[in-house]
Amino acid sequence: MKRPILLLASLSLMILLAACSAYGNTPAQPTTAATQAGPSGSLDVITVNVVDNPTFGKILVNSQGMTLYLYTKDTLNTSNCYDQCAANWPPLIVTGTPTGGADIDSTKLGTTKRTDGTLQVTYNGWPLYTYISDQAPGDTTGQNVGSVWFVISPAGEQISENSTGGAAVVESKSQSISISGFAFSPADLTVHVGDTITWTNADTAPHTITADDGSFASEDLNKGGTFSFTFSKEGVYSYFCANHASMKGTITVVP
Ligand SMILES: [Cu+2]
Repeated sequence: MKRPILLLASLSLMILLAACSAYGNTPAQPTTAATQAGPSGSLDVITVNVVDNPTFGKILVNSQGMTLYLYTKDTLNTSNCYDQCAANWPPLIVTGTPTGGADIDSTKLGTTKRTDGTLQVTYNGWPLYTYISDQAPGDTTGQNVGSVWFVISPAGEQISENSTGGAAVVESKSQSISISGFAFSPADLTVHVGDTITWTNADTAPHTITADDGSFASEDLNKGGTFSFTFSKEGVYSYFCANHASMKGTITVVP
């Protein structure tokens, strides 16, 4: 797998150099040349770029303009996406130092070594991925898949759609759960230590957010009422509504 890619990359570079030479100028040897097999199988010099997406505003893309995503189950500079996950969400791999285009803060660019020894590009500590269902530049079909995959702003933060359907940059430290139809939505949510979750009751019936282990407990929330809790310790927190025992949810807090 690896060798043919390197070989093809070398060929591409040679062809590129030959083409440039034909015009009478030889470009300086790039010191940060790196290659990646894109969805079309073509090979390109890697850069992480920024494009203006009509839905989400400025987002990160790879050298081919394909949307890049972060995975909220990853931890700082460490991928937790392997096997089937990595088949669906190909990690952005480099063979050298990654380079950033305009609007990229190069101090946020880095790499993390995967278990197979390859180097995955990181931005602001987030390992970067493309999504197998994206077919063309501008596609963002991976957005919010499983409530754990998100497009990324040039600041290196996840971007989520806001409740009015517009685009908004959501700080990675706050997440929302709505209560409607006698259910928590999403019922299962994974956050990082230090994140704050805000529940909002959209039902007329009063509900509570009550942790099984007593870690947190709200009063009755009437319609429009909110309750927020900041998770300072990792763990799995099950909770329920004290008024309606069938209403259950789980918060998983990872480092
Ligand atoms: Cu309830």
